[in-house]
Amino acid sequence: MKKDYGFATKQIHTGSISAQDNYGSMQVPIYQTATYRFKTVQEGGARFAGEDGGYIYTRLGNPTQAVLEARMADLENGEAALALASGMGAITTAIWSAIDGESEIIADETLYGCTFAYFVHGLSKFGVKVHMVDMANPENIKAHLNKKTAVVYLESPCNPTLKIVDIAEVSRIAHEYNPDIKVMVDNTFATPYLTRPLDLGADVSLHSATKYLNGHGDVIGGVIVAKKDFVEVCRLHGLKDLTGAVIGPFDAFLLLRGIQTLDIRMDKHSKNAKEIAEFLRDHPAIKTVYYPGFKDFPGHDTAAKQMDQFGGMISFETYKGRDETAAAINGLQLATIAVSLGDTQTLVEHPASMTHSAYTPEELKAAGIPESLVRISAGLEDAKDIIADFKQAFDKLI
Ligand code: 7XF
Repeated sequence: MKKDYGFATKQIHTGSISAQDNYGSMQVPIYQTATYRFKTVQEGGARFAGEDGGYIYTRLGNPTQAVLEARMADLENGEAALALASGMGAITTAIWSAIDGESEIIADETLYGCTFAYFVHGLSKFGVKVHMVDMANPENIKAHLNKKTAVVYLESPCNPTLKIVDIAEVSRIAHEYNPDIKVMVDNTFATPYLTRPLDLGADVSLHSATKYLNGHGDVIGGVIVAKKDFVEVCRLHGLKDLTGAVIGPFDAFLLLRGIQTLDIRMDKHSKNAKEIAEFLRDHPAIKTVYYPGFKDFPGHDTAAKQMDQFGGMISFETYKGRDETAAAINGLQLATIAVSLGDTQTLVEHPASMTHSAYTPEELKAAGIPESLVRISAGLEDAKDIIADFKQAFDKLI
């Protein structure tokens, strides 16, 4: 694939194996197989020894998965990628591949709830120290950088508050201290269409492919994009020996299908989110809207710098308490109460009791996540219909 192709061309073509092979099939075939035939014992031995690049077993590689990996690496301007069974599979595989028992991690304190649980409740059982800081000010990582620091970890925009972290600045500070530190960015909310963390100096870009990359709410998947040598450690140690979080060939195929329309979907998610956010800001029952596209949103300038658009996610607080707000949400007729994001349908959830229920009330407070926060994933419906739905539901709180 020529490197000077634009994003839209790459999202459709990179890695495609259809033209020459597979009867000219225009879409990537689903190689639904667990294992691969070796012609001889010697050939099998050579593959296990890494002397012959052929396929061995689908946990170690699969042709459908390989196309997805080539495409994701290209879209993120990375050397290589590894596709996995889930976003958590990608995150845990990348982290286990980067640390040992002595390692320390510095993580932003506002994270998807299960990532937070992995860091705070999971890794602590193995003696791995995780320092949680607010990376809205990148300088805050300095207090914890030391010889044992192996990973600096962040999301931007953060789940669920849309806090923006300056990826270039965090990467600069971490690498100035020690170039071997792996700066890992969960790029799920932005996608490579809006932000390319590796171009900004990060080492690893992580995805829950379940969300915008797939875009249709019917797959759980994850991706790691990084330099070739780290991706190989993730594949041949992290995935193979530690997590086993292999993606199935059919899910890899569905992700390839979804990614072909990533740009036009993100354009509309972003446009709809902007219109919904503007409506919510002017609604008398709504106290605060968290949306990086607003000029007065903390981090807006950084968002404008590192994002090509502001994405499809919005959070908000009403003037009322949790129960009354919940009653208004229950009255939505078009938007659906569901976790996850990036689907065609507009989804609404309550982080404190759902996606971020792993946080204690004190931890929510420290992470700047209000207990009454409501999160919206703007879908691809007509914005006027989504807005009318929020209007009828939230007018009841006036
Ligand atoms: O393992 P998954 O594919 O569900 O991905 C985990 C994950 C990783 N990073 C970010 C930024 C995520 O948002 C997620 C999953 N978040 C969903 C949500 O916030 O609605 C999960 C529903 S409980």
